[in-house]
Amino acid sequence: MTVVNSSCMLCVWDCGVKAHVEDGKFVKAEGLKEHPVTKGYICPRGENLPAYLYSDSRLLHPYRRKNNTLERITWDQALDICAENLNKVKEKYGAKSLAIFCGSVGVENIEVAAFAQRFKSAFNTPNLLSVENICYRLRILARQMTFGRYLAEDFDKAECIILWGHNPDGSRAMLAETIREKLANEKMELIVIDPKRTALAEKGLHLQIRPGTDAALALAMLHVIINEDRCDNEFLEGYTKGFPELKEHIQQYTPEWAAGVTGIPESDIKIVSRIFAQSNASCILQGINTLDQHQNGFQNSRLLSLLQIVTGNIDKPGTWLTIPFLRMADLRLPMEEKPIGADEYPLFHSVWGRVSPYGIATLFPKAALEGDPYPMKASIVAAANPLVTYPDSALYKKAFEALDFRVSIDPFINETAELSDVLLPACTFLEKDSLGYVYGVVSGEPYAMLRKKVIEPLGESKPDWWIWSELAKRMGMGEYFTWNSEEEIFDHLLEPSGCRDELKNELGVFFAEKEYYQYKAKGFPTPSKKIEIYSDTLKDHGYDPLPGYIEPAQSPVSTPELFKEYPIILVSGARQVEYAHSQQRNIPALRALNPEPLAEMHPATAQRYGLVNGEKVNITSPKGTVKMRLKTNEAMMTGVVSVPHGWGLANVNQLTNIETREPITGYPDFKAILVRVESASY
Ligand SMILES: Nc1nc2c(c(=O)[nH]1)N[C@H]1C(S)=C(S)[C@@H](COP(=O)(O)OP(=O)(O)OC[C@H]3O[C@@H](n4cnc5c(=O)[nH]c(N)nc54)[C@H](O)[C@@H]3O)O[C@H]1N2
Ligand SMILES: Nc1nc2c(c(=O)[nH]1)N[C@H]1C(S)=C(S)[C@@H](COP(=O)(O)OP(=O)(O)OC[C@H]3O[C@@H](n4cnc5c(=O)[nH]c(N)nc54)[C@H](O)[C@@H]3O)O[C@H]1N2
Ligand code: SF4
Ligand SMILES: [Mo]
Repeated sequence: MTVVNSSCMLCVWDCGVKAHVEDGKFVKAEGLKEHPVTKGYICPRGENLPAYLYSDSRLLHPYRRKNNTLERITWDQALDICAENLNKVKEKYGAKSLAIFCGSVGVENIEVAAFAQRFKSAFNTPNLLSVENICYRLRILARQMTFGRYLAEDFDKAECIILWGHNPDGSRAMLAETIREKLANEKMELIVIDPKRTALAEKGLHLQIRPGTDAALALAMLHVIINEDRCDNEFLEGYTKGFPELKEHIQQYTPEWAAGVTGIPESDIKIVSRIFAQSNASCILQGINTLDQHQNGFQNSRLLSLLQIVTGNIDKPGTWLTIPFLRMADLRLPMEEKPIGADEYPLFHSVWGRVSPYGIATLFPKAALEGDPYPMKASIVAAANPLVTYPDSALYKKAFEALDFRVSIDPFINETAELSDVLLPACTFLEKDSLGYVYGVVSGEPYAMLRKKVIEPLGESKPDWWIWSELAKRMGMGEYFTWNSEEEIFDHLLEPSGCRDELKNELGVFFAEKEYYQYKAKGFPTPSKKIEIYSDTLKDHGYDPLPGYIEPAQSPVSTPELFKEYPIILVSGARQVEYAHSQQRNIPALRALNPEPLAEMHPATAQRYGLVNGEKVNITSPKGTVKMRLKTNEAMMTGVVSVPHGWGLANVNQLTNIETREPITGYPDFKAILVRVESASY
């Protein structure tokens, strides 16, 4: 028996894992107590890593689709077929007709995304359509445009925490434990803003909010804090630009008005504003994607920043903290051509000369199906499952079907791979060395970890970097892919970070101290060198320089006619600890814990529509219908149904749409659309 100290990459939290290996077989996963952050914690997915690795559903050889069946082929054949077809598409329609999709695994495992970016620019297509166009980058951008750089949530020493559209019991279980410990051992105020009374909401002050109206609440909180003179005036005068304009702007957004919009009593809005402003260190823990995937997405993020700013909760322990990013080498090559959507969403594409490597994923179907702005003819989908995880799945399916050639790079045959012409078997992170560093970005710590290989790749599966490199070599682009081992890749990627050698310790973890009050010496790297409460950058691009409130695109208020036919508000994608997105449904132990998707609804709402707990219901939006079991739950807000995402056969993205996009970033609306729920028994 040997033990490999590694970490889990099934989501961003990168929990340390002790992998027990017996006769070359990974037999047991345990939390790694020595890990500086996760200290021995792993969730049920982590405990089931051996079952994930050895799952019967693993794709272990290359395949091609012929006469609608899968035919096993050799790596040589597979790579030749890909090279020939991709070159054909390039010759006929130009390089930009290739779309490369990369999912959240690509974010969590830097080598996966870095090689996709390298390949994209070597091939000369600008169209990398990453999950970053539906998750997280929006809030990074909003904070960058406000502070000049990304500030992270440094909650350890917080005396007031707001969980705003965030339920860590599902999405970040380690944090949920920390919050419970803090509540038990320290004087701490917990405020939860959520349409559902979550388990943590039971432990604090709960504001039950109508989905999609968070901006109204935030504006009213600013109204209370500013008008009651609860601001940190010294901080505002010294380090910010645009506070007088904000003060004037928020006068229209009274708590009384916000109560009407959000459904939260006016008195609660006032109480929460005061607690937040009065605490010594207040920290909003913003839903990781929840508030982004809305009409108000960008301005939601701006507003939460403004709440931190006016109360001076910046860069001090327990607040939002300037994080010293570990700098990684950029594998992109210079490219002139802009991706789809760069003109429509210019700030997503580039801010102050910092160019994003991603196009607007929600515009892909239009390009593939209508040739607008130009035809999209081939795809490589690596570590993503857009057919389930992107909005309007039926439309995405049509779009993929319309392509001339499709490649999938994945350790499993997911729904998107089922449509592919060639399936290339990637190994999992347990079968290669890889690099985790996103945790540091999310948590504000200079952190990186070398995840050590636990076993050799199963079957003929290969690491992502090898697959991209070999494909590139067959296509005459070998000069850009000269690395021969993971060792060489990490030497290169980590060179600018200066922490390569430190990662060679036994745990493979680099973990530095946080630095507070950096702004006192360095200011803020915005054009004005101050925090931009009022954003000229937004104004110059035709957007509101100070955030306001927009009703959700579909709502009882904005679309009353639609509401008559679809009278329930759907929120989707609340995380469940057993699964990451569309993955792990094939692991029996996890499936036993969470056997089927459940639509959650308040019993009074169910009764109103003649529905009973446990029955199968049809949930219908203007886009389609999905069928699943109903679970009544008094914790839900009335008039709302909550449906998990990632279930292939009851896919909530059959209901979502790509038409109502967030105006600055093109993000889809996953959190507040209208549906009707009916009994499926007749
Ligand atoms: N309605 C609704 N839809 C949503 C959301 C929502 O809240 N509501 N959330 C959205 C969000 S925030 C996100 S981030 C997306 C996630 O969307 P995706 O990233 O598309 O989702 P996953 O199902 O995790 O797909 C990851 C794929 O990568 C494969 N994989 C795992 N490891 C590796 C590897 O090492 N190499 C390769 N090549 N492949 C690997 C897995 O087998 C899986 O097929 O979903 C979004 N979709
Ligand atoms: N187990 C597991 N963990 C994951 C993932 C996973 O797939 N599985 N995915 C990871 C990824 S990629 C992401 S992006 C994160 C997502 O993480 P978050 O975006 O933080 O999502 P959750 O923590 O699930 O919390 C969502 C909560 O928001 C509430 N909510 C819904 N709509 C609204 C609204 O309009 N306003 C407010 N205030 N609340 C609302 C829901 O009721 C729910 O309780 O999770 C990460 N962690
Ligand atoms: S899946 Fe679980 S064990 Fe793995 S990193 Fe995420 S929270 Fe940690
Ligand atoms: Mo995400």
